[in-house]
Amino acid sequence: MGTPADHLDTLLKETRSFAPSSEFQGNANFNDPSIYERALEDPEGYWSEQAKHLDWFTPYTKICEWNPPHAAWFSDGTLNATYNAVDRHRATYRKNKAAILWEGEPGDRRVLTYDMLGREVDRAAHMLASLGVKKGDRVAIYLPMIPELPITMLACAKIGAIHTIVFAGFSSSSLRDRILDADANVLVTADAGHRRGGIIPLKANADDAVDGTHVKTMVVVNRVGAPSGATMTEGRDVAWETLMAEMPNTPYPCEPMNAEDILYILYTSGTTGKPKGIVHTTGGYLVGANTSMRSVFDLKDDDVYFCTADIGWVTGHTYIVYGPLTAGATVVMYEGAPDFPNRDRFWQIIERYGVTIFYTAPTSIRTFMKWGPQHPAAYDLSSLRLMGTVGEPINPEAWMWYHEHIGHGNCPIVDTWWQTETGCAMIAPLPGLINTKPGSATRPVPGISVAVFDEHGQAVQPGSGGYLVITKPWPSMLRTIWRDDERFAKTYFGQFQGIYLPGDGAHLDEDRYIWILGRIDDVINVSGHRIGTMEVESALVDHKSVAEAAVIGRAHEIKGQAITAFVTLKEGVVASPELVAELKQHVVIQIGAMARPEEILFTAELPKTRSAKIMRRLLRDIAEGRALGDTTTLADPSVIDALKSQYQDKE
Ligand code: 6R9
Repeated sequence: MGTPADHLDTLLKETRSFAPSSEFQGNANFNDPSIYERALEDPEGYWSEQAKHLDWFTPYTKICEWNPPHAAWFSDGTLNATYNAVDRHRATYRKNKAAILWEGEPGDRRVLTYDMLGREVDRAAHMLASLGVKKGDRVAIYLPMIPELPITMLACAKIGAIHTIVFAGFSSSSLRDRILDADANVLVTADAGHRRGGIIPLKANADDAVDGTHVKTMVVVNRVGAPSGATMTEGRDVAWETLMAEMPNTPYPCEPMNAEDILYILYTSGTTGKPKGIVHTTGGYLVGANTSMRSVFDLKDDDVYFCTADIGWVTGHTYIVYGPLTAGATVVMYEGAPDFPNRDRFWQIIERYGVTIFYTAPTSIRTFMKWGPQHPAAYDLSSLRLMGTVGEPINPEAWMWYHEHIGHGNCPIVDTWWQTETGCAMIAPLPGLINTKPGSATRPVPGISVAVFDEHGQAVQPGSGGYLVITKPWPSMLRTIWRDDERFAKTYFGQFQGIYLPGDGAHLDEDRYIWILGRIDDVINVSGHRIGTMEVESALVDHKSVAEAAVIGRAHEIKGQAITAFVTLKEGVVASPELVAELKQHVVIQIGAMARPEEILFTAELPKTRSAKIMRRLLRDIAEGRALGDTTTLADPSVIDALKSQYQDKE
């Protein structure tokens, strides 16, 4: 890994290429190469063909309406996400097929067939309705990776309520911000969650979070029990188990949703301190999620599919819930950490359930590399036939390790580039059709138009780099930012007219393969989690001792990037190791553990240009120990020497 420039150097030297076996190719769902050409010539025709894999209550007659930056897809069709993900399977041979094979961190297990899942979802829909939840209302969900999480999502979708899931690793203050922005009045949470043998006090966080919001009811799942120390507030809190037991054992009718009705809001970090509520609608999103399950993941009815993401992130929304379930898959869902109780937990799960498709993040692969190949080697992983990665660029070394030690050379690897905003995988190989190259997400999937632009908005020639862009609308694209359409237009369509700008840099090689180089904005990618530098800076400045803060992402061997914070203290405050610890903790309290700075450096002044802009590039150079670039625009060059010597002292 490293900076985009270092990363590019390594990537450009990469010449290995891997073709799928003829057996894989022969059996692949997508094995006719002309699909690329056909989709390019007629993307709407392609998407409409894919949309037939969903059940529509009212068939659509319109495919795409594009009034940049606003798109509508299938806008006169109606359907229901839960009908497609659960109910329609209950009426087929899939009725008793396992939908979710769940394993808790302490070792407890639960199997939910499609029919059982459907019954739970019906009950949960009755429950939400009994609390007054209606179509269009927002329901906030703050749950660990337990079956009640997909059950609640699907219950919302059945009613037509909009879910907004907040990852259980977020702090109470992040949870509050999201509840307020979405204006949710019901929160579903748990007493606590299990994580690496410890307990995450979700209910206590939720209690703090709902103060001053419009949350009238909190439904609390009993996950951990007495050790959680959770207490219930009379008149506001209700136990999930009590309420569910009171509900009728009857089907809850699926609300017919217009294709453009909102399915969910999911918050993600941007370049300002305020997270963006990414809005996904029902029809187009489901078409994207469902199509990629069949194309990129080559899903078949007998697959056992395991995605290690948390449902609190978009990967879990699309590739644990909506994608695999609409495609009728058997999904393995695991609650906890990969190293609890031992470092072999994932391999044990793959062997136990006979997992055939495995999807994880590069940061996890680098961690497995560090732990050593003896852990996977102790298990029978021969059921695997396809593997994927997501969340950040994968370095060729990690790709090769994954290929050899997990896939035993037999599994195509799909490196899937996409974002919360794109809804589903956009650049990824179709595993039966595309030769893979370690470190490249390869080509856009059929129906997606991608280019690499220079700063003038011209497509670059093969052999060059620039801004990654998406030049045409696609079904699962975000429709807007919740209650901030102006920000939506400016952030994603402000640079090039009518062209979507994801915020990533990319290189196009001579074979027109795309190599993603990482973010080009003020967003840091720590272990695949998007964190805005401004969010961390605001959290630091919120501390009474801090005058000013500048935050950058530096290269990190395992995490991809780590957060380094440069802090100037208020007059009279003395720097100390205790203060460093206190400030790190302050960020954890403000945002969540994933935003904890790796290091904090105190400085009398931050390096600024004469126009008072913080020179982040310079800070990155210092943090990564590189020779310093151009400092001629710096207002006070002595600032750099002081910072540099401090950084060296630290090492
Ligand atoms: C799905 C997800 C999106 C950002 C994206 C990019 C990075 C994701 C990647 C990748 C290189 C891949 N990213 N997948 N970079 N190769 N295969 O991760 O969504 O959390 O919104 O993050 O992650 O920088 O812009 P999200």
